[in-house]
Amino acid sequence: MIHDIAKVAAAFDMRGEFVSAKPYGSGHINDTYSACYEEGGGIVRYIHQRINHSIFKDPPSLMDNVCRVTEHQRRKLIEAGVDDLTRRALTLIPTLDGESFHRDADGNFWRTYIFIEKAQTYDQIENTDQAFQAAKAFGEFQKQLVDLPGERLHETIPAFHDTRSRFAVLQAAIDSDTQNRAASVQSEIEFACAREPIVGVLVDLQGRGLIPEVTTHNDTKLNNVMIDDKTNEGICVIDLDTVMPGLSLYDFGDMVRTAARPTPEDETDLSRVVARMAMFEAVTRGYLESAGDVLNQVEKDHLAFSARLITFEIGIRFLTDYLQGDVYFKTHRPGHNLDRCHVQFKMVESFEAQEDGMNRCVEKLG
Ligand code: ADP
Ligand code: GN1
Ligand code: MG
Repeated sequence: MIHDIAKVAAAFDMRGEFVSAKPYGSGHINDTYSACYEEGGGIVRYIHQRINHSIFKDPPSLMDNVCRVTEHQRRKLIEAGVDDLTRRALTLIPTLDGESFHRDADGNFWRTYIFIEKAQTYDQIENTDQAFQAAKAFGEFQKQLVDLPGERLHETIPAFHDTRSRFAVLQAAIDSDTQNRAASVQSEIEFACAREPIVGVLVDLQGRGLIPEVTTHNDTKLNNVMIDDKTNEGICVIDLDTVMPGLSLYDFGDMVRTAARPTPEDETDLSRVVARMAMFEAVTRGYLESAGDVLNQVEKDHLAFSARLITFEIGIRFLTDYLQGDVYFKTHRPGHNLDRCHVQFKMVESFEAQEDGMNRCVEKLG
């Protein structure tokens, strides 16, 4: 659905005159638009974004998190003497009423960000330097939030990375089989069931107090960091909807999931899907360089494992959504979620086959 962005824009405290807007980016969740405004004799872009409120059930709490996080980042950047503040942290444009979001007549929640120019997100990583820079940026983001003042952030999606509960939801979807699709995905179901023993590993380590809860991003796929066109630096971490209490290993695992894959997330030629160790090495170097000193030994020992676990978790989420009738992730063709699931499962196999080497790599770098 295409929304009337001029109408949405009228609710915000924009400085210029609205010129045009178009759908933007390739996120799976929100409706994102880039919009051009005439401002001071030139054209300036902004992002208007509809928060998917069937997924994020409490947008006001979510926006409270986003405000707290971005204000904290801004304070830290000022302290550090950084001058290009609006390129290094997301900046919200308030509504005419001074709020961080606008609720339209249809009940949709909208927010507006300054557009980060001269930088891009990449659905597909191009080289090891990008992998290194993106991982370094996510690590820095995590460290920026270590001293976030105030109470615990809201959990915008409860149990988001609780792989055990993700597996239980898959089992329920198989049992109810509302779309009559389970019979056609028996081998995928077998693949998932064979790996049930790993689903509790990280939550159990957390439960035993061996790995700490920290504020994490929780959606560290590579197109959630803007890479500077000139310097190749990971200049700004975006997509803050899932920033909440979590485990460092979730963020690391999801970075590796996306960086190590040589193909799009929905590749149909599975012979091309294999985990690239040079990318794993680059992500590990980048993450350890920025966040290595806040990790304990148990976390370090599970870095390689986390890549396999998080990739498996996303794989079962795609499979679950396929079984439930494609109700969660945006899809663009029949069987899209199943194609995505196949790619994740192939990556899981590839991580399994290479985990010894990955562990050696972590040891060498750590
Ligand atoms: P989703 O939750 O749907 O993934 P994102 O917040 O990641 O939504 O936004 C989707 C895409 O829009 C991003 O991958 C990025 O390319 C682009 N984008 C989002 N915010 C900005 C911004 N402030 N400046 C420039 N591009 C942005
Ligand atoms: C979604 O919003 P986006 O496209 O950056 C999803 C992530 C998945 C990812 C898979 C809130 O991320 O958890 O890992 O798709 N976000 C949410 O590509 O569910
Ligand atoms: Mg995104």
